[in-house]
Amino acid sequence: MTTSPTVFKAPAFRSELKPIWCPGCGDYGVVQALYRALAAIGRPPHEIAFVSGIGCSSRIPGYTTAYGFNTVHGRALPIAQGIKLASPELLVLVAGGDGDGFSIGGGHVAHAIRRNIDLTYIVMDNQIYGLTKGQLSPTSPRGLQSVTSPYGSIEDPVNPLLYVLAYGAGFVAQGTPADMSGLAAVIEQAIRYPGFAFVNVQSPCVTFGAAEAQLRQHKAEMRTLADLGHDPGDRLAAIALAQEYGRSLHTGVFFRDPAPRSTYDEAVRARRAAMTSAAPSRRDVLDRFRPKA
Ligand SMILES: Cc1ncc(C[n+]2csc(CCOP(=O)(O)OP(=O)(O)O)c2C)c(N)n1
Ligand code: SF4
Repeated sequence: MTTSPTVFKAPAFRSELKPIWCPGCGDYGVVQALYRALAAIGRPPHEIAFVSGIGCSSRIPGYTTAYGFNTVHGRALPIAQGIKLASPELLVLVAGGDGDGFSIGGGHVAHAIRRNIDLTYIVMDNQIYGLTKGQLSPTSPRGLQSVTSPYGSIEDPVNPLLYVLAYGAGFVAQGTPADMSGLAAVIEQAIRYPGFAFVNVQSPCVTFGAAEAQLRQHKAEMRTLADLGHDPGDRLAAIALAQEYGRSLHTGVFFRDPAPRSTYDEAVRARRAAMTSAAPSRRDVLDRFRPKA
């Protein structure tokens, strides 16, 4: 008798934990899009490791049936890289906020990209610190009034898209829960990309975020890169479009490397195999330490 393979539909990835995000938080849409993307990928939940830092957005692994690790603020990427190296057969997802990824954890992003570890990094970019109640974040726009900038921010924001493109990320996309199908599609493509893949999600904070950064505005303002005729294989065109971050809301794939470079996890496996096959025998090693007659 032949058995058909188990099909994992979107609900199979939803855990029994009820999200405690504020009603209307953009992160609800992100987790829904993620369920859809994972269903399209078809890997069972026990083959997925989902790592996050600390923040409202970093709760997301708990709302999935994948193995989850809600780690330390800003340290999701190093931990995820260790998991991928130890268990390369796992599908490794990483998620968190713009504060987690581009303030305290900012230094790790560059190194994960230059190593090109095969994992997908999803940043829920709400331009504010949500969990700690509304302080300025690295992507807050200049002029934003917050509890830490009552007269308006006097700093320019980090541009996450430009940042990861500049360091050589092979896959870079942006989405918004205002377009769930588009968001699920870019997350799915990011997971399928063989190497470090980055998805910036404009995910509104309804409680502390700016009035002009909410789903209604996203719906009205978003332009898909496909409609603009953008070629995702063109890195320089992607960089030019990424410079619009904060002024225009472009969604879709900015860059997908047409010739993906080899990954660090592959290189580690190859090195390990080479060293194991060239390893001296136990007797040879012991002989080296035997006193010479
Ligand atoms: C080492 C350390 N520093 C500071 C904090 C306090 N803290 C927790 S979450 C957070 C920032 C949250 O903002 P973000 O990462 O953008 O996620 P959001 O809550 O907006 O989803 C901060 C500063 C902490 N938990 N650990
Ligand atoms: S504080 Fe903001 S980011 Fe956090 S759950 Fe509420 S709406 Fe979402």
